[in-house]
Amino acid sequence: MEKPSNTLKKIYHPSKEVKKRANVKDYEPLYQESISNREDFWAKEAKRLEWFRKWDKVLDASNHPFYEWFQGGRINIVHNALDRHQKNATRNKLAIIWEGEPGDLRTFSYHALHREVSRFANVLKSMGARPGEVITIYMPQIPETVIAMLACAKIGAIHSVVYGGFSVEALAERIEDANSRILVTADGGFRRGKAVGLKSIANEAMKRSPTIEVCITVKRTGEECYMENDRDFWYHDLMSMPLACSDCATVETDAEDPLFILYTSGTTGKPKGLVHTHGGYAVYTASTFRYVFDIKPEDRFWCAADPGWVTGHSYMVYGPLINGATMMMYEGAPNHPYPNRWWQMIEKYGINILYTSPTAIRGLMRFGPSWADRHNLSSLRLLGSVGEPINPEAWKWYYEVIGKGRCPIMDTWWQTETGGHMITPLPVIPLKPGSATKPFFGNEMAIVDDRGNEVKTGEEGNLVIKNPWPGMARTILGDPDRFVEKYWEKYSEQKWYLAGDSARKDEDGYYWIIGRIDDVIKVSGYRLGSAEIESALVSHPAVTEAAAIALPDELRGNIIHTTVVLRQGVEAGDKLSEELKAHVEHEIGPIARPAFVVFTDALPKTRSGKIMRRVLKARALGQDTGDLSTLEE
Ligand code: 6R9
Repeated sequence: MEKPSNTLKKIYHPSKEVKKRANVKDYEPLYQESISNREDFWAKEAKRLEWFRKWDKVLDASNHPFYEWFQGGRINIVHNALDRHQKNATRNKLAIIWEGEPGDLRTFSYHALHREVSRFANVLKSMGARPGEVITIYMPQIPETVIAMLACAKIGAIHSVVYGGFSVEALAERIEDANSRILVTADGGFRRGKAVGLKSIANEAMKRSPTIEVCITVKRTGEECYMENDRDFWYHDLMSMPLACSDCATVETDAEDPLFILYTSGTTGKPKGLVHTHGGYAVYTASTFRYVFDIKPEDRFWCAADPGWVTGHSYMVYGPLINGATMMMYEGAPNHPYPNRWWQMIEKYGINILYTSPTAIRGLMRFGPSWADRHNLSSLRLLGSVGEPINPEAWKWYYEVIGKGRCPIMDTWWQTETGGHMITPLPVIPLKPGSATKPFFGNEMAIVDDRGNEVKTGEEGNLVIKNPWPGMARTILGDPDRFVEKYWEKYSEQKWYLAGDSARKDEDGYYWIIGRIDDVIKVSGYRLGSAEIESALVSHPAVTEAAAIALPDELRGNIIHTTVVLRQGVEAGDKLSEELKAHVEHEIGPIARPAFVVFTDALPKTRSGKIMRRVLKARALGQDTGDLSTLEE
């Protein structure tokens, strides 16, 4: 990681105005209270929500690591995100402001969103959707994505949103793992002025994973797509039928009933379907959203992420809606048609809080400050960052050019597994550029060595979480053993959660995240596994073996470097290298396209046959490959 230059060592203290309006004025006392009486703290937070039946027990820790929160409680997250707002003035407030890339605008009041969700919930029911079944959603960034998610949750079905940037194999694998019978998709979406097809990919995926019986397609781009009799239906056709009436009861679910699964990359090729619940997840996203973004009724909040990422689930959909906030959603590329697109929308819609990723900031920083300077950004009062460490240069640009030195940056560290923010500033916490600062309420972290001893201040080690929290993933769909093995086995004695990141803690107790300790690669903030890319390469007939590693990149955080061994008789060359890149793109998605394909006769391996990615990385970076004595050949 780059060393912060001296000017960036500065500590940024919150201004008087920020302090005055903050929901939490003083972090320390509330933090101390939250960790000494964890269950009381969370019970108090949970009381802000409406429960059909109050819980009997806040936390049941008897079956570690399968914790249960708000045991015995009956709730539905959609009742809290939509239904209960119909009883008061929030009903007339905007829930969603959406702008399409071509410039079309759609807005939904809480009343309208509630109505659309109820209507689509009835459509899903008419297709036989049942509580507990997994419905796959593969969509561009349009309001129907949110409507579909909420409609699933309303009827007690489990949504599995697959990021629209993923491709055939990634989608097919996720459908099959979840044994999903219903797929909701769209003909396509607009990106950089072009219609990007999704239905064509969905069609190919359905051929590979035949579990889908019903596919509902939203018309967005209007492009021609193949529709199969008895399987394929247009969203607008179904929504215009009498069955799509706006009267639909919200199902009472148990606090621990699954709300969604979200697939994420791990160390093996098979993506993990992490399971989140109606009760604990609702409480956790609602509280983190409220405290970290300091939300007020008059705010307009924009999380410029994709709904297919956990950030979209927690801070585009559930956190904002439970809090009755107005959220902004934008379909396309940040620099289309010009690099002022975002700044123009902030001005036009009067956005108060912007939450995005370092990669997006770096991408816009490239075009210089003049694009932002053309616009009045004075509505902004808070900024946020998520997905990877934010390098101090980008932090400073975001702070000065976008926030005009007025807006604190909430650099939030968390994961698909954690459901919500874990290490994060609050507006009143003094900031150090590049540090996610301190643990959120109720959480205790540590930086430890392999045996679990705390490392010295300033030293690098494994980041662990020492306690359960309501937003934690409950398991991996269909594979509880993998859940235990991946996150809880290493420090099983202490019952700590292994985050998979290395980090250090400084003398002020600030956390600095360094990066992944496993084979997870973050490209532009998106999470991919080396093994996924490797299996995509090996699925090409020319390849027998492959290894993928991450190389640092100024813009995207990381880029993918691959080394492949070819089948005998196959000739290496630029043409094949391009073909392999395109193949990975077709199988997983554009985000996974390797920047480099290097041909070799053999991969460096340990005697036990493990690929030594460390050696490949050193070679690629032109560095000393270190001790090779354990190398097989
Ligand atoms: C929310 C999300 C999780 C991994 C995580 C870490 C990296 C996320 C970060 C950050 C440094 C931050 N990460 N936020 N690193 N500072 N503020 O990104 O979830 O896609 O599951 O990725 O992302 O490496 O372990 P997910």
